[in-house]
Amino acid sequence: MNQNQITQAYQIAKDAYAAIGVDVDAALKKLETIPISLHCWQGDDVGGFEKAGAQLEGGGIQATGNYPGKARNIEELRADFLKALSVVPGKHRMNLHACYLDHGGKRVERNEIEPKHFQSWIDWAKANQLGMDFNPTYFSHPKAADGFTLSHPDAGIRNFWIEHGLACRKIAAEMGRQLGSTTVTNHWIPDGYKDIPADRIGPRERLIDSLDKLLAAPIDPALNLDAVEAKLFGIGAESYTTGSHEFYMGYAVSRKTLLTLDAGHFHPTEMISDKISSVLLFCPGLLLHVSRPVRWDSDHVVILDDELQAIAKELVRSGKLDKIHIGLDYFDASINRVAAWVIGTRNMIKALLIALLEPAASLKQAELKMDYTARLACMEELKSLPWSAVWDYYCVQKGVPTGMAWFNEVRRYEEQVLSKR
Ligand code: RNT
Ligand code: ZN
Repeated sequence: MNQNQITQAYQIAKDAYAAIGVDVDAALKKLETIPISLHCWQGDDVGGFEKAGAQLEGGGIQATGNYPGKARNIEELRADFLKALSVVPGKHRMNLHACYLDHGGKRVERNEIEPKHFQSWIDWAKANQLGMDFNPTYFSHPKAADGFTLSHPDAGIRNFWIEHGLACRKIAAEMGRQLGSTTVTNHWIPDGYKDIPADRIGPRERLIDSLDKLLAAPIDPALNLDAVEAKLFGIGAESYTTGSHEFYMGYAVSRKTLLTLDAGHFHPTEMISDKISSVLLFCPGLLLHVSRPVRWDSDHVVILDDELQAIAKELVRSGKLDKIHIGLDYFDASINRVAAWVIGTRNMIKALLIALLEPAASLKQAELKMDYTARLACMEELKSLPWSAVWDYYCVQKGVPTGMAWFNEVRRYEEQVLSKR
């Protein structure tokens, strides 16, 4: 479709939405204010740059596949990331893990990292108008090899990880300060038992103690906010996870931290879309790890499925987008990694657009009047309204390719850059 056709289709779509009381221009204005935090780790299968050829180890997170062309160093990762962003409409964020530090060739222990090891990332983010989010890396390390970190029985090991968490919060605050945009720091630990534990409460008591210590250092919430992420199980930690959902829900509510909901961290039929409203009512904020579990916490690329649309609708309907931070969390090493970023991110934005194109007020009104027939009729009609014409127009407006044109660009990049690695 050429630009003329896209504009024509947009005008027709606008009328169709106006007929059910939706202001499409207002929806697009809102859409451009919602940043997505793109995870650095899709670019190199969660390897990081602590040592050359680092591999993801431990904690039951696993990247599978060996598609050629993965980023091998900071320069390549940055170039790939910017390539992905160049075909995504809107302004977004870079979500960095601590193990992606720039140590200039000299290894630094995790409890000794400082803002200077991330200065080149901050400069790069600034130059590219990106906000940043951050993650301590409590895995892929000899001191995580027992499968325990902040809840380890050994106080020395716990202390090491407390120091790492603290160091990360300071780095995150510095990112927030220099970029003029609040960093969200997500704390996820892999701790758990393969087999049935004799003591379920002990590790949880230790985890409370460790978190309290590492979150005690006061940090200006305008610079950094902390979030805690629960999980159901991991490979090698099938029977017990210290940081379960109940644990962190209680922790976040009592300590007033943000709570992270990862779409892959619940039972297979349990959906995070239904949890969003409750978390927003009890926690000061919500961080999402939008992911796609297939039979387990497999972290497949996010697709435009029912659950993604349900998540986006809950975010928009809540009216609390200012308390919500949308991050992506998946890593597929079996396809072009730049395309994986693009597909997941474009889908997240499409889902938000679809949600913003709902006649929210009239749907709620029908519900309050117990007119469930009207509610169902309208929800079903919405499914065939031309949101994709609005999406195309949005892409044109933001100067990014429409339709499969983005894919041609990524393919070209693959031929010219990725395939040479
Ligand atoms: C692991 C968690 C966690 C990680 C990242 C890399 O199950 O989802 O968020 O994926 O920290
Ligand atoms: Zn996650």
